[in-house]
Amino acid sequence: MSEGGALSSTNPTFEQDGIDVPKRAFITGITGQDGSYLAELLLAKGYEVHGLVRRSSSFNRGRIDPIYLDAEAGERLFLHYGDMTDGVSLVNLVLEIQPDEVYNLAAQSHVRVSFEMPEYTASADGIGTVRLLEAIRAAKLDCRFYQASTSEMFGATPPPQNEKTLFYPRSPYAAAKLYAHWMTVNYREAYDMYAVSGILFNHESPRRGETFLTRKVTKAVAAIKGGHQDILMLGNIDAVRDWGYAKEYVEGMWRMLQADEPTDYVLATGVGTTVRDFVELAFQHVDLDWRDYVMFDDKYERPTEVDALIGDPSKARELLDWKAQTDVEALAKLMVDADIAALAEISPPDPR
Ligand code: NDP
Ligand code: GDR
Repeated sequence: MSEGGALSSTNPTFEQDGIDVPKRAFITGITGQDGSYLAELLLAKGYEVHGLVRRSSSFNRGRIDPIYLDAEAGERLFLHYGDMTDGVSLVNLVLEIQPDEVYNLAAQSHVRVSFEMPEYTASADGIGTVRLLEAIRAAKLDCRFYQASTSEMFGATPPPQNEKTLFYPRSPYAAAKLYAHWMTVNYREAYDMYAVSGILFNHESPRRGETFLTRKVTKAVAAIKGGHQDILMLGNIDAVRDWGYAKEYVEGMWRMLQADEPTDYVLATGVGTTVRDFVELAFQHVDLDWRDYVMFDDKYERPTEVDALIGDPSKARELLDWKAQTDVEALAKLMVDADIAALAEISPPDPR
């Protein structure tokens, strides 16, 4: 990604009583794929980073744990218990942290699961965003707000999709995110808040949750190649998605909050690939023929599918100087390689 562009206030410190203090960011969803990359990015830029973590009976900080091992960055990372469904915790945290920038990445982010949990998805992803926006408004903070919106909001509207494309959500997840998107726009217009909605197309990485398509495939390819798995069950392999690399997309989120004026942006590669072709790329990388291993299971189909999402990222390129660098083939390879390496770490060598 090229540096520069029409950015302002890129200095991660501000002056208070004659001394430079680091800018403070608050990230909801810090334990997720994007939250962990964003935390690393902001810490590297000198920010003090606060993250919202929900209570879990099992360990849910695996993606951000390594940051603590970095003595310098770990000192500027602070985690707080809370939940997007608990407005009081959000009000208290915003007041306590007094952030300069808020990145709202927390969500029940699985489209298929949202059909089984529509009400919870609406609460966490839709109303949760309003709870956070209201917490910021009530605290009277001069703070910039990023909302993690999604290409799923375009749903049934055919590609290419950009900031002016008609929304047509096809899942409870997409409908909840669309509500959050419009509330973000409304807070910008009603209260003059610096609130931005980043409409991001699919972005993946070795940190991607294991039930999303790309990671499910690359993990299976590693396991099949290593002799630990025989088949891979998938749903609709005709769907088209625009897959980019998550690490590059969090840089785009940060750039959106450094621009002079708040507005909404699409981040995407601009290239569409079918699920079938992604599967083929991943298997090909280890010299296997996917047709020998992949089987269809209708339990992975959605009641209403989104057939094709291909983004037009020209606005982000023009105003933020942001461009995706990693193509889908390189992405598939790096994810397969990471899963092979991870498997080698957990499977002890055969002593024979
Ligand atoms: P993940 O599913 O990896 O991470 C979601 C995060 O939200 C996790 O930290 C999770 O916590 C947290 N979370 C879930 N529910 C709650 C809740 N009720 N209260 C507090 N925290 C909660 O998602 P990604 O990192 O992939 O995506 C980040 C955001 O961007 C999401 O909002 C997603 O919908 C959106 N998005 C993602 C795209 C993608 O391709 N990745 C594309 C477009 C938008 P825990 O770790 O405990 O589960
Ligand atoms: P998506 O991602 O729904 O686009 O949402 P996902 O990886 O779940 O599905 C991509 C496509 O693959 C098809 N598919 C399967 N999907 C899963 N998960 N498991 C399968 O076995 C399978 N077989 C086929 C799906 O039907 C779909 O067409 C992701 C999430 O990160 C959202 O939070 C985000 O907003 C959007 O990307 C942009």
